[in-house]
Amino acid sequence: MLKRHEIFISGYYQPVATNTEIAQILETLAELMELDGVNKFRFIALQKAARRVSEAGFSITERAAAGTLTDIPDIGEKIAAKIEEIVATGRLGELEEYFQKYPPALIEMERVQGVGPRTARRVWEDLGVSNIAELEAAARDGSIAGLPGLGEKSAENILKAIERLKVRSDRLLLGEVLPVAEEIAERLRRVPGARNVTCAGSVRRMKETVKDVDIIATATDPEALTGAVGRLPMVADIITSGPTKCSVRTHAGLQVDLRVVPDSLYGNLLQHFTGSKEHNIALRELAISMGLKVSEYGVEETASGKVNECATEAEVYSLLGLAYIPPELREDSGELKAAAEGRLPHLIETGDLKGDLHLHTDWSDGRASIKEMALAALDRGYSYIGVSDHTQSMGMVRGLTPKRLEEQLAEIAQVNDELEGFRVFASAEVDVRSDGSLDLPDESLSSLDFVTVSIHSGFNQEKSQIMERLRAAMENPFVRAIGHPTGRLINRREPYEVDMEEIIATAARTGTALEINSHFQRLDLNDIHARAAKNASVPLVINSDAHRPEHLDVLRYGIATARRGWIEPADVLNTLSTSAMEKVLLKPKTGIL
Ligand code: DGT
Ligand code: CA
Ligand code: ZN
Repeated sequence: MLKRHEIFISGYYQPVATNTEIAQILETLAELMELDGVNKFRFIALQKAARRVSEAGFSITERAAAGTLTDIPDIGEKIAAKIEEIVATGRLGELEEYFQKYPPALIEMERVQGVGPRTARRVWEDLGVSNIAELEAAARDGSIAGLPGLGEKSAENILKAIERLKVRSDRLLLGEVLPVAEEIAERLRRVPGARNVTCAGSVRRMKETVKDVDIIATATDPEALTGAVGRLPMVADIITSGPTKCSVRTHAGLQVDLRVVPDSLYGNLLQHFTGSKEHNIALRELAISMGLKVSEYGVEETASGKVNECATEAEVYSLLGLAYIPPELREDSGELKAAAEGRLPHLIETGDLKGDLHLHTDWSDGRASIKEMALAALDRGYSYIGVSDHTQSMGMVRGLTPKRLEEQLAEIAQVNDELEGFRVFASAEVDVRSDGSLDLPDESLSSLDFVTVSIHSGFNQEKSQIMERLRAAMENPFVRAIGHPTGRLINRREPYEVDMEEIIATAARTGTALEINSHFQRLDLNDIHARAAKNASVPLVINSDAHRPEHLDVLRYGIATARRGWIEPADVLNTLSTSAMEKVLLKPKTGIL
């Protein structure tokens, strides 16, 4: 995949065709407009359009040729005209005008966390800094520290952020890849002659980020399948193609590899290409100790040379004296030993969740009403939700004040009257303010069924300060859970300075639950932390943090993270039935699991 801005920094334009490239140009234009200080609605509209383009499952170039761009949501006449210009000429005049005014590498600086358009423009105008290398130098030699309003601490943070940028990966988020991977697999299953079609690799293990999609299939007509891949609507170009394997790239820049394999070896190959590499290495070592050799071509008995081909993965594991290991556990983190001893966990499944305790409504920044969110949850088979809107000092006009919370409670009661067999718990996502105090008084908290607290500000504080805020929050008897405990945004923002061991210990001591926030950009707690929490008997909650009905579906990513963390239904508070949950919430929070 092209790196952002790559095509501009190299100093010339190449003919542009893919969605990714078109989206990049629109996004770059939006960034320059923001830098220039134009009306914010104009660049926000461009950003939205850029997102549509990059996420589109079809060729934007073709739509432009057909003159149907404006049928796409968020793309109006003006933006359509820009796209048509890009498609026709490979360039955009408006963008070139901006580049007369600002050096191209200036916007690249905004990739440094904490450097927004204002800072970028400031260091350029005041210090002549126009790229990341110069920014780094200016942060080191004290010139940034000398700018009024920036200072030592800013310079330090800029240096830290530049370091992080250097190691940042180009891996994609599971939540961006999985829906596409599943659609491709589903379309391939419908090709005549296809038998098994399964996503393997990190996608099957539900790893939080993914490099590419590996698909393993069996078919009576392998060539029909490899041929079909190249004709899928989401495929932009074919990298290689042969009778049993091929490799393609989607319009969004995602690489997809397909291997069609013999039925008799399907288990061996699926096992091999599911990985992880570390799991496979450990498996191979175990096999050697048993006089066996495991590979993608079968399980060989070393002494006799006899090769056992396996049509299923279960056979592979069984030949090694192991129970079937779910893909999410295949990371060489104790799963082989547990499988040998019959002690694999009974992993949680999506169907085990009875409700969702963190979601937003139009009382704060959500898009739907309490009732609409309740109905959407009911529709997905849940028995309850906790309505947890943001509180007053979140810098949003519509955060809950004690008075608005009271009004909201009345609406919740009304919805509960209207909906038979479904319970709306009164909750809130109470902000832990920078000084450590909670954003609602205890009196308000005591009127709620379930209080979640989260940190949304002061991300750059020292560890001791962050930990003090979290500790104070967990010691509050009304606080039931910590939302997205580390604040990380995968590939975008590092966690705040937290000591997870201490959070887990305090959560265990106070009976405070820790959230696995299911949004695929958060997955916070992550798999490793979730497992540590479970081992310390800390209750978990798996929530969507939905801001509109369809966001409820991200729970699958939270469940996947939990499964990767060896989590079982009994470890998770919101697997309790409504009546069990009601009972638990009447009791003080210690000793609830
Ligand atoms: P990623 O980076 O998100 O694509 O992660 P994976 O796990 O999908 O890695 P990938 O696509 O490079 O390879 C797919 C699987 O193939 C991997 O999980 C295990 C297997 N594999 C690949 N290379 C090796 C290797 O060098 N040794 C062993 N034992 N297995 C390998
Ligand atoms: Ca892969
Ligand atoms: Zn939230």
